[in-house]
Amino acid sequence: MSAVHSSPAVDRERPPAYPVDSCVILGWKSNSLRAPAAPPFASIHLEVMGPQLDDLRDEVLRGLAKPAKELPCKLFYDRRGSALFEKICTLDEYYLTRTETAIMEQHAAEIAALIGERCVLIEYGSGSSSKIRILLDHLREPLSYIPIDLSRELLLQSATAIAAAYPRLKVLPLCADYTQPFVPPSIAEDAARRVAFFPGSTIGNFHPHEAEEFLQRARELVGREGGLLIGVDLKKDPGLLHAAYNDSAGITAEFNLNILAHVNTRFGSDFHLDQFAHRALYDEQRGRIEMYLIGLADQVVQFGDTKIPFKAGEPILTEVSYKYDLDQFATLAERAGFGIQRVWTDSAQQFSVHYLVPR
Ligand code: AVJ
Repeated sequence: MSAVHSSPAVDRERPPAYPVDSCVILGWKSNSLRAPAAPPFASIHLEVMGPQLDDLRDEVLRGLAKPAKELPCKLFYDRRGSALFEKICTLDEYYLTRTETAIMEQHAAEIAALIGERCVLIEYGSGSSSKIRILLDHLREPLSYIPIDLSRELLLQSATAIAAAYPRLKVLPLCADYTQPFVPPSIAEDAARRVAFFPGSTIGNFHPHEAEEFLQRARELVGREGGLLIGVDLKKDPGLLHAAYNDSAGITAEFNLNILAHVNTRFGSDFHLDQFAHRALYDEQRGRIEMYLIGLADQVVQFGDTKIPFKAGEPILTEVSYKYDLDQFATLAERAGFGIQRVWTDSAQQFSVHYLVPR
């Protein structure tokens, strides 16, 4: 255990659950009603539970060895990729973020009432932790916030900002790959319920069977009394969908290509970014966006000891983004042991936010 404490009295009551690697950052924490004007600061632990570099490397190699090559979309989010994604979220064509945010803002009081007081909030893929603020601004006495993200830097930065803005909230960031089963930090407090938050329609990045398994694990995580607040993008005019993933400023193309730069720095491969092109299409039959990088020439990419041949025109699948009907999503949720307590959409039915509770 290599935890570094700068403030000795903090977190005595919560020994880290998995001593993989842990560090402490400074943030404002206080049990008093007023934020302290001066130290003592309390520390924030960043719990890190993989994935190990080797696991990720194997996953990447397996994907590139398939007859139809693919890369895991979680690798989009290195520092530059996360910044590009934030930029995508502000684009006119990318209706998802502003629509979801508007739905949450409009119904924040009702959502907060459903969640109730003294909850523990767990966010999958917290990124910049901006949407959770809508909840935190309306919830009654939320006890703790567990943001889960793969990007350690972003997680630390966002967790620190949340801890500073909400001094009474216990912030317990967890660096983990939530697409794999993981052990949540033990929460010993007298919380009324655990509520998981999965915004952005990131559920769409799972294939349907994976989405069902993920929802089952979320159901187990939140327990009998818990809930899941989840954003789900809806089926709509293919033209609008196509535009959302082929923006005119070319940010999505940059975001897509950046996965190769990330793979290069992380695993020492030698993808040439100028030898691949962005392509996104909507498969109406399957109800999903498919995002590809298309090889522009015959080429061989060196990946460690492995040589990976590419033909001109050959695609690498980098992301799928499923779009749902309300009925279709309800069926999926039910199969995973959830019932829909409430669903909100915008007036144009572009996007939906669901509050799911165990059935
Ligand atoms: C936040 C993962 C749901 O699929 O729309 C944005 C990611 N990909 N533009 C999505 C993304 C291309 C986004 N998710």
